[in-house]
Amino acid sequence: MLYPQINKHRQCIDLSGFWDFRFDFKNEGLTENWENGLVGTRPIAVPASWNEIFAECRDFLGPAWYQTEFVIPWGWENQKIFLRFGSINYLSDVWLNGEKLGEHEGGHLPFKFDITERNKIEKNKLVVRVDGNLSKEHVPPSGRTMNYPDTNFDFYPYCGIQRPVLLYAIPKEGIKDITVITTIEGTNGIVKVLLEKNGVKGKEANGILTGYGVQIESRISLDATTEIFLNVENAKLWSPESPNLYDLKVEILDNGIVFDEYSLSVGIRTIEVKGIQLLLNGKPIFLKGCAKHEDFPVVGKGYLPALITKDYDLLSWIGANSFRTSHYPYSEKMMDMADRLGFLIIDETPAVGLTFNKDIIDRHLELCQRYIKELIERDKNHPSVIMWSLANEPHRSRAAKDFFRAMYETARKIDSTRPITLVSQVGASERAFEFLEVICVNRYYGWYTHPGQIDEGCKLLSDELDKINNKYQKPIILSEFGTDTLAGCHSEQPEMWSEEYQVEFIKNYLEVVKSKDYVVGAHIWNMCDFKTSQSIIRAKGLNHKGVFTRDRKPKMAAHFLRKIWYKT
Ligand code: BDP
Repeated sequence: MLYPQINKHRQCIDLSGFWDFRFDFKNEGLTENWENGLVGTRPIAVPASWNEIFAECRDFLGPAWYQTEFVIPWGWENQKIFLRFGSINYLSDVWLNGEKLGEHEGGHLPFKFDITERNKIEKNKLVVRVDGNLSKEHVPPSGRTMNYPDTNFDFYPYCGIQRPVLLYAIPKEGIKDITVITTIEGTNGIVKVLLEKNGVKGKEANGILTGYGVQIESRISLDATTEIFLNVENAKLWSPESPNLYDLKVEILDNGIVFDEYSLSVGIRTIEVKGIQLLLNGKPIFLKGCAKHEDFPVVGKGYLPALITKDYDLLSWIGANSFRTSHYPYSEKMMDMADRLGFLIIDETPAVGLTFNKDIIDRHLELCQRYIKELIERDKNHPSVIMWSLANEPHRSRAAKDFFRAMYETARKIDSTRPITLVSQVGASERAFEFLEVICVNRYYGWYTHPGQIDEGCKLLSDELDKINNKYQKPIILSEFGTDTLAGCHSEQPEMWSEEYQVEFIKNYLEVVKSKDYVVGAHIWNMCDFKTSQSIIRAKGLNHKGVFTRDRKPKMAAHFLRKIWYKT
C-alpha cells in the first residue's frame, strides 16, 4: 500500500484536527442509527487515543463515535478517491453520508476505502464507530485477570483514531504499487523496481534514480514487462554510519506525456544471515539499542511528530543504532525517519501474548497472517527494516510451531530478502527456531527470577545462551532485558528498583553478550517508562523499565549507555 503523496498527478488532504466525539456507554448507537449524524458531541483531537483526554473515561474502551465533514476539492472529478486510516484501535466501522463503507479489525496497520463513486460534491459526513474492548478472540488477546483492564500483554490498550486520516486522489489508471529490491555487485548497486499497475495498456514507465551527482534512467514498455533495473556504479550504500538515500521517481507515460508518478527514497543495502552472523552490506553488524513503545502522556498512542524526533534524538544520544517496534507496527513516519537517520529496525506484528487455545487458534492464525502481510506491504521499501518479527512472547504450546510456520511462509512468499524472527521467552525448546533465520530471546534473570542476584542471573543467562547456540547455530539477539527502576531511587549497593541496580544489571548483561560471538544484538527493555494496565506489579500504572522516564528524562542507565555506546 503506497503512502499517499502530493505531486502533479496525486493529491492528499490530512483530515487531522478536531472532530466531534461521543462515548456510547449503553452501546445504543447502532440501533439508534448514529451513523446518520451524531448529536450531543464534544470535540476531540484526531489523531490521539481518547483514554487520557477525558478524566472520567480512562478505562472505558468503547464503543465511541467520531464524526467530521469534508469537501472534495476542485479538480478531483476524474480521479480515484480514497479515505485512508493510519491506525484505529481496535474495531472500526466507517460510514460516509450514512452509507457503510466497511469495517476493519486490528490496530496499528492502515486500511482504506475507495469512495470515488460514493462522495458528494457538497459536504461529506464521515462517521466512525470505534470499539477498543478486549477479547480473547482479538490479537492481541485479553486474558490476565491480575490486570485491569485484563490485557494479556503489558501495555495500556489505548483506543481511538490514533494516526492521521487521509483523503487522497490518484489517477484512474497508473501506479498501484511499487516494490524496490536492492542488491550489490562489487562496487555497483542494482536497484530493481517492480511495478503493479492499474490499467495502462500500451503505456510506458520510466524509472529515474538521482543522488550523489548521478542520474540514472530506464524506460520500459508496460506491455512487455513491469520490472525496471537501475544500475548504480560506485553506489553510495545505506548503513547506520552513512544512511545514504537516493531519490527514485517512477513515471507512467502515454505517448511521451507523464500522467502518473510516484517518488520514494531508496537505500541501497543488503541484509543476510550467514552462519551465526548478521551481515549488512556483507559485513557483520551488532544491534545496540532498546525496544520501545508508542506511548506518551495525554496522546497515549496518538501520532505525535515531535515525539518521533525527540525519541530519535535520545536514541542517538545514547549511541543506539537500532530498535524493535515492540509490540506492533509503528507509524509510517517513524519508519521514514529511521531511513533518514540510519536506524536498523526489527519490525514486529501486533501478535503479542498469543495463547493458542483450541477454540480461537484458527481465527488468530487468520488474523496474524493478515497482519504480517499488511505489515510487509506497508514497510517493504524501507532500508531501515532489516527483519520481520512474527510475534512477541507467545505462550508455550505444541501448536506454536505450525502456527508460526504458516505465518513464516506467508511472509517469505511476499519478501524473500529479509530474515524473519520470533521474540520468545521459551528459550532452547522454542521449536519455531528450527526454521526462523534469527533467534530473539527475552530474559529477566536477576529481576523476575533470582531477584537481587545479578551475578547468579548472568550465569544463568550465559549458560542458556550457550545452550540455544549449541542447538541452533544461528544469530541470537537478546531482545529484552531490564529492571523496573524508579527515577530518583538510589542505594549504595545496587538494590532492586534503584537506578544503581538498573546500571549494574545492564552492565553485567552486556558483558555476557560481549563474550558470545553468536549474539548479534542487545536491546534493553525499555527505552522509556510506559503506561500499562493497573496491577500490583505496576506502580502508578507504569512499567518502569525505561532508561528514560515517560517524559523522556535520562536515568543513570541512559548516561551509562551513552558512556559505552556513544561515539563522536
Ligand atoms: C516481557 C514482555 C514485555 C513486558 C516485559 C516486562 O515482552 O512486553 O513489558 O516483559 O515485564 O516479557 O517488563
